[in-house]
Amino acid sequence: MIDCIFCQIANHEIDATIVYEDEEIIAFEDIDPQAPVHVLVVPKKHIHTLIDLKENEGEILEQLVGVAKTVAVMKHVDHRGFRFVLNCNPEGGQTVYHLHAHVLGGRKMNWPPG
Ligand code: IU
Repeated sequence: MIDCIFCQIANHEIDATIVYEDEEIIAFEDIDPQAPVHVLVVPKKHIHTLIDLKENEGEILEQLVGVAKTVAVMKHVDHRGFRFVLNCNPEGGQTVYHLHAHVLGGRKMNWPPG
């Protein structure tokens, strides 16, 4: 999608600090980190929100989770603990409308989230 910033990052048209990439998924440092570790895991295919993910696209979620685990290991928060967050639509806190998950770690997370 032409105006989508995460599509532009996935296409290497805009710089980001990439920590992982394969054919389907890209993971990069969040530009406004909310924790010592804050990485976004993003499918390269443009999907607006989790709700827009089609039933036959479940593999994308598996890939997101798999890469989130890889990132947690790379960032050494796998055993300490980390949070996997997927915000959906305005009240869910979504601000960028290209499906993505956050991997947050390196500090104690609060519950309930704000
Ligand atoms: P959200 O779940 O849609 O709220 O998350 C969007 C995230 O994308 C948020 O944490 C931003 O800091 C982050 N981000 C980014 O890393 N690079 C960008 O160019 C933009 C947003 I725009």
